[in-house]
Formats: sequence, structure tokens, C-alpha cells
Amino acid sequence: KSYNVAILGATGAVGTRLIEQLEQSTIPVNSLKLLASPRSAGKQLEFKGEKITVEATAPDSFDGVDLVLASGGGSVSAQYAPEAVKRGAVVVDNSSYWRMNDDVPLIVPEVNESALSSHNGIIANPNCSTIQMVVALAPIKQQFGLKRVIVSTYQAASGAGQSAWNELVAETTAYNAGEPVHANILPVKGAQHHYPLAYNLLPQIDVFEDDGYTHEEWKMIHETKKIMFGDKNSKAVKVTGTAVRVPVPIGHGETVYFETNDGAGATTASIQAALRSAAGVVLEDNPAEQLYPQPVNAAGKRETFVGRVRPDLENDDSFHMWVVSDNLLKGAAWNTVQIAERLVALNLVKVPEGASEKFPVTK
Ligand code: A2P
Ligand code: 11C
Repeated sequence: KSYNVAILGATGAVGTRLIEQLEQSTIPVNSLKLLASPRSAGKQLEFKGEKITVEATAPDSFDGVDLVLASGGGSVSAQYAPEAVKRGAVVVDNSSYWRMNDDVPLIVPEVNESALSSHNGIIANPNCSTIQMVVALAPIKQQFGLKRVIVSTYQAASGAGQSAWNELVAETTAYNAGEPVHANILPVKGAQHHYPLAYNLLPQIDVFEDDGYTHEEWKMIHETKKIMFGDKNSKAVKVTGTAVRVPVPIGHGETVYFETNDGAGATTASIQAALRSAAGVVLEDNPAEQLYPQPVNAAGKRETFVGRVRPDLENDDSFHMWVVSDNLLKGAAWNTVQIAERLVALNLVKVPEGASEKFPVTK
């Protein structure tokens, strides 16, 4: 069997990588539609050496489509995912819109693939900074349990889309030429104030909630609990963190402090061993050789890289580690295509009868 596939948001930073990752995947593609906004209609992009013309997205774009890979943003997925499911297509959605819906599994294949079997037509891909953290924490939780996580992120500009990445490059060029630096996008589109990222750090990713945490920080809390503990409000683990944008084009870094179960016997060596044999993880951890993960080395790779594993100096059963991954690949395009590969392998590319009623079409 081969599949009629559509990529929604095909012209974006993640969308162009969805095309690449699909090209390199094991999914048998019968036909591919590339969908974007009317601004991109008529543009041509390549898939397996063939030019495909980008189309403006409309509800009937999904007629005859089996599988949709979506990365056009929250409002685009809110509108079009129900249209696609109504027409019998299964949607793997990279936006945040559907992630917390109880009828939508939130999937990182290395961590909770089994939750795929209960899908209703929409499967959500988590936030990039959540994905790489849970890939590293899952093998540790499996062997030693997990009570608490405190994360600080060092997130690349491309996480905020192609336009934010372009802005970082333009700011850096202007700064180096001694010209005035203009910021119009970061920290978040539509905000009251914009600040330059070049030669700077911005401790704001997405908008602030009333409690002083940003929406990005809340996403990491709820998504980690839903993926690893099955409930976005699980009390079985404590999770908190601070999300920071850094002037790096690709590759999020994270320092992760974690507490394993009391007396579970975790040691630096046993945690390193668990990480070394974990799916999707590459351990790069040798201080004597100055070996540790770096965004420039992770860019373009599918794996999550982990190093600097060491015990906390005062808390028992507690450790620190440094986690890096390509936010556009494992954080987005690769995880999405990997979910689709698993759906194909498990024969799950079908909308269960009546399931589309869970996602009513809205105008
Ligand atoms: P376009 O390039 O035509 O604007 P990024 O995350 O890099 O900003 O990319 C966002 C993606 O979502 C782009 O492919 C963009 O297309 C697409 N997109 C934006 N708005 C819409 C819309 N209303 N309908 C369909 N696709 C959209
Ligand atoms: C960033 N993590 O780096 C964000 C981007 O929920 O999919 C991903 C937003 C999301 O800005």
C-alpha cells in the first residue's frame, strides 16, 4: 500500500524539512501535495527530484488525502485538521493547538509509542524543547524512576520560525557593520516590545501568563507530564523551568536537573549506561577529552545528544545533564515523520469510525 500525503505549511522552516525527512523516510508515497498560504501559491519545491507546485490551502485540498503532516501554526491547524479528518485523512500536527486535547495522543515514539493506538485522526507532535528533554529522561525514568525535573533552556532562533532566524542574521550583520540594529519579531510576534537577539539573551519565549511563567515554560510542564506520566496535571512528578532564547540559528540546549526515586541506586555510570543504550540518544560525555554536545554538531542530525552527566553535590539520588538536539528535526520535522512512519508500520493510517465527530469543523 502507498499513501497520498499532504504537507500543510510546506514553505516554512519546519515545512521544508518535512519534505526532506519524508523523502528520506520509509513511507511509501503515492502522491504529495504541498500546501501553504495564498502568498506561496505557484511556488515550486522539489520532492524526490520532481518539482511540485505549492497550492493555497482550502478545505477541499484534503479530498483523497490519507496522511497530513501539518506545520502551519496553531490557527491553521485549528481550522484545517478537522477538515482533513472529516475527509478521512489522519493528521500528524506539529502545532500546539491540539496537544492538550484528551482525544489527541501527544507522541514521542521513543517514549510513548503505545499511545498511538488510541488515536482519533489527529496525533500531536510536542514542542521542540519538550521532545529532546523527554527522549533523554525516558530511559532514566524507566530504570530509576523520576520525581522532579528543573530545566533551563538555551533555545535557537529558528524555533520561532524562518522570519526570526532571518532577523538574527540581519541583526548580526548590522551590528558587525556598526549600523543600527532593528528588532521587529522576537521575543514574540505581536508583542508590545521587541528586543534584538544578536549578542544578547532573551528570557522570554512566547507570551507571559499571569503567574509570571511564559507559555513556553507551561508547555514544557504540561507536555512532559502528559507524555511521560499520561496526564498533563500528573502529581507523580514535579516539573518546572526557565526558557531562554539564545543567538544560535539551529539547536536547542538544555541543562536538566532531575531527582530519581529515593534509594533507586542511580549513579553517574548507571545513568550514562542507560542513555548509551537508549533509542534516539547519543551520549557525548567525556570531560577529560572535552567531549560534550554542541548545537553546531547536532544541527542536521535526528538524534538527541546528552553529556555533562554528574551527581548533584548535596541532594541524594539527584543529577544534572546537558541535552542538545536539532529543534527543526527531532524537535519538529523528524519527530512528525517518525510518528507517521510508526502509523504506517502499525497499520494505523485510518480514521476510526465516528471519530471525526470529536473534532467539529469551525469557520
Ligand atoms: P507561507 O510561506 O505561504 O506564509 P514558519 O513557521 O517558518 O513561519 O512557517 C509557517 C508556514 O505556515 C508557512 O509554510 C506558511 O506559508 C504557512 N501558513 C501561514 N499561514 C497560513 C494559512 N493561512 N494557510 C495555510 N498555510 C499557512
Ligand atoms: C520556540 N519551542 O523555540 C518554540 C517553538 O509549540 O511547537 C515551538 C512552538 C511549538 O520558539
